[in-house]
Amino acid sequence: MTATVTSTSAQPARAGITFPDGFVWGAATASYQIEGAAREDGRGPSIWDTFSRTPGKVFAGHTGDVACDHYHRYAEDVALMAELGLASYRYSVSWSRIRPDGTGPVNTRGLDFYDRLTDELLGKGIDPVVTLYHWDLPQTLEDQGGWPARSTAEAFAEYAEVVYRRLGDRVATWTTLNEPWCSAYLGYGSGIHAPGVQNPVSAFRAVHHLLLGHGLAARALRAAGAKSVSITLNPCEVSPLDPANTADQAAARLIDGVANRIFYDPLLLGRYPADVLEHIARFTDLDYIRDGDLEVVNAPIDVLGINFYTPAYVSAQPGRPGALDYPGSEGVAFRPPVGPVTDMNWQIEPASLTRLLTRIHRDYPGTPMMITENGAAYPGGTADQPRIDYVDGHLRACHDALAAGVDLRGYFLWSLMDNFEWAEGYAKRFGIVHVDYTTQQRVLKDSAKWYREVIRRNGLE
Ligand code: IFM
Repeated sequence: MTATVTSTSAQPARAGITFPDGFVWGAATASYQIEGAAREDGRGPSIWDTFSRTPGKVFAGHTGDVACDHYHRYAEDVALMAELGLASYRYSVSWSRIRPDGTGPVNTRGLDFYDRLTDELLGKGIDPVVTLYHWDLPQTLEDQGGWPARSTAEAFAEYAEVVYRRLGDRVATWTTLNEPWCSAYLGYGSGIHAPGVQNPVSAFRAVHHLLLGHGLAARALRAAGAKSVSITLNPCEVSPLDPANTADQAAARLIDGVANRIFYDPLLLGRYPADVLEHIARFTDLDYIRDGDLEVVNAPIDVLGINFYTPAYVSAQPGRPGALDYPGSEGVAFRPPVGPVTDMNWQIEPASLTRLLTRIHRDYPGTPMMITENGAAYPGGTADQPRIDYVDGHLRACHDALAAGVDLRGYFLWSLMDNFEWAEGYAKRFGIVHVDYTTQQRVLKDSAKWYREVIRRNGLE
């Protein structure tokens, strides 16, 4: 099937909806994707500096060296956020600005940058939500074993505390990790992301040490006085292609285990699911999971961040080779997208977000959630009705989840502005603000003006 980039606007007229009072409206970005200033003020190299300079890894050899030059233009960017009426802004801190080698001396000039950014936000009445790790591991730590090594989890907790001690008096919400699925499986499984390793054992070890790093950091943050601690996952909303077919059901269960329950259960229940442990044991001894680790991982969180873009449908197909980013998925076929897709070729199906949220609410009751990323890539300039349609549909899906009893606290649009889309470089544009990478000029897209109205109204027309 050929997928086409298309709008979802050919839909019946929709009723107006209002979100609960206090629903948080925000937008999100990440350090390596927007900051640039890669060699400034003492910043050390991260795995994405190395990876993006490795020929063939990133579209057209693009790097984050300059990106959106946000490091220098943050005040202009915060002014744009204020113009949009954002209540909150989710940014990530670059570990290698703070500790250039991952451990060891603290680089105060790096902390100074986030200090200035935080004050600029607060001065405009925008609440900062900090993510401590959005994939840019200091290269020195990768050289010492990266996330497959336990020492990286320990170093992460130390770094978290350093950042908290500088910003904790002004930042209420602390998110440890962004999308550990990507760090583990894209970084060490398929290798399409930095550091570009292809080894299922490394991927499973990375999952555990990311979880442990979260738990150790959560503990350190809490001890230092953090009021609200969270982690952001990117669950795979996976369904059997034929819901009545038991082999398809088993395929979906396998993917759900490797992609979702491997994170949900340790974080929210304090244990790995038995079937997932059996699955990992096909590849490696489990001795890297030490006594007491799961108690650390199961540290209480105040909110679970959910990043969501597209659903997955799988069927059983005996003999089919596995996908490297789902180690052990031999015999499972992912259906290519059907119907409208975004420029990432990701299927658009807002109802799948409602399914995801209600499932977490059902299986892990009492978990407050926040959409920490949702949005769409579309090519072109500022006329972006398809993006408006995408976000409109997903906001309605959030509203349906609220109506079903889900404790959903807010929505952060990905992304505030066009930026470095990892292996896709600058070729994919997720922003509601257009960035001209030659002049660094920012221009509001139609979606930004539309989002401003959504925020003003606390709902949709
Ligand atoms: O750009 C990324 C972001 O860094 C993490 N979540 C998905 C986005 C779109 O691919």
